[in-house]
Amino acid sequence: MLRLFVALDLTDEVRQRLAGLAGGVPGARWTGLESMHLTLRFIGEVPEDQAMDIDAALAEIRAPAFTLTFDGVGMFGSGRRARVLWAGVERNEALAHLQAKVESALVRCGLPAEERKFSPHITLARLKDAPADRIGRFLSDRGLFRAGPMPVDHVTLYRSHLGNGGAVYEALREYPLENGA
Ligand code: 3AM
Repeated sequence: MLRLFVALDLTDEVRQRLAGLAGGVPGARWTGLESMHLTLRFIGEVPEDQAMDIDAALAEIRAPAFTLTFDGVGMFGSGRRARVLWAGVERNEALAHLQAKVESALVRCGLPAEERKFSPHITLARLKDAPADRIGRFLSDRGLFRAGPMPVDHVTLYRSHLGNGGAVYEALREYPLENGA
């Protein structure tokens, strides 16, 4: 079985900027530079033959390249159940269009449809018992964060290797987006 997800890579410049947001929250496990990405669709564990179908389906996607602008920070969960600190992206039709194409390609491969609304973000940290006041300060201090525009010219299929030190992500294949020129 392979544990897979589809994501957008970030440029080194954007990774550095996002990494610069880290700090100041006890109980936060910050995402390493090498692990930063924007998930389009978590797939989960699939057998190898289905992984090959998924690869073929992703390779058939035709969608235009675009740029992404990063905007602000937020969190998933609240109070004692605060789970994730993230950086957001500006509303982006091309991103929504691409995500919808990825979703329909995966459903055609036999995966169950994603029930949850797509909420594009980059995970900055996972939280465990982080004090609410420090989370609040993080969110207000970093609220004006902006980065980009960053060009997006491919989609990546990642494999996630779960281990004691957290997941390690391996890029399996890149699928180019189409240039308008
Ligand atoms: O890109 P982020 O960090 O938001 O949390 C996991 C990570 O998201 C998420 O998929 C991305 C790559 O691992 N993920 C892991 N297990 C998941 C699940 N069961 C999941 N998303 C949805 N359902």
